[in-house]
Amino acid sequence: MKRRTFFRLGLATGVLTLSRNVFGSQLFVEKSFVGKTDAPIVLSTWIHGLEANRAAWEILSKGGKALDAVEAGVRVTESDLTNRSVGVGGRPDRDGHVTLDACIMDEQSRCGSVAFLEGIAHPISVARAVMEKTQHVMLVGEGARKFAIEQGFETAKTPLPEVKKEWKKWREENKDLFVKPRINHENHDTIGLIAMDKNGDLSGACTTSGWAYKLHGRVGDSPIIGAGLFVDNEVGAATATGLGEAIIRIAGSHTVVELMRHGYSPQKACEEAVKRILAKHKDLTNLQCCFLAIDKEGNIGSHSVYAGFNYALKTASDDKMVDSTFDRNW
Ligand code: SD4
Repeated sequence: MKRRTFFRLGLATGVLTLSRNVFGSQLFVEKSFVGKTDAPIVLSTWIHGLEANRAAWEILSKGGKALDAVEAGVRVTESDLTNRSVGVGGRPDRDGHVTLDACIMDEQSRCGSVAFLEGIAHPISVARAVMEKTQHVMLVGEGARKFAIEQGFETAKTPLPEVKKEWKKWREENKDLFVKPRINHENHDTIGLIAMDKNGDLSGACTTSGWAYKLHGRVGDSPIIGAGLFVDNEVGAATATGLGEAIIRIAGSHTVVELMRHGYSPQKACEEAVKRILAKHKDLTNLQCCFLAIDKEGNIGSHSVYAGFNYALKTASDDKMVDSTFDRNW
């Protein structure tokens, strides 16, 4: 695919466009990055971020902590049974199991994570419990589930009946994909949410059911601290969405934060992380990866490999979707 110059065009801030969201209603979308914003600030990936941000804002606007806000925010998305990429409404893996990944990180660099977790309604809260109640960072699979149940977390039956029906149809139609599940750009919608509270402290949360019809046992970037999410309260925070394997390969979110430490703006840091992904892959077919970042001063940036990524922004004066800049068109 020929390299295009879209991302350069997208760098002009403040260009308002009218776009149609997935629910058919119209939203004003601001093109590109937003620049400096006053705290509190909430940012999150994709259209479902609007609702998640509002829940986070409830806490932040009353002077609450970023950590509480990010958990509350993504719990909204995890509760949405119509969401096919996050929480119990998520699509299963190749073998019909919905396996959930989530992580959380706060301003003290404390972090917690769960991966390959089945049948629990709020993986993000389990991740927080791992962070706060154990000496570990990450619990996976049956052990994570046992811990969640011991801690009294709500269970859930997965997949949902309509999701199971869809999966069965997929299985019938995709016998050849039993060995290598196909990943495309329509079957993802992880939520990564980062926030700065009134005190200027940063936290982040990321939760997903991962790539639809992935191999059983596959874990993506979303529960991996440094890949799907990274927070360093001295510098900034970043989160990622897209093809987890590619994001892990460059320790994506950590890379973005580390670049900011070395003087990159959030926007430039996200662009550089995308550049690194491009450099490491010969075949870019369907390789969508997106980064979203904020620095300690409240500057915001985002960039993706392909067009189509957007994020939700909530501040005292804004509640909107913003189109990310990108490197190339599909
Ligand atoms: C994963 N990064 O499991 C996730 C998927 C995703 O938007 O972000 N989709 O690889």
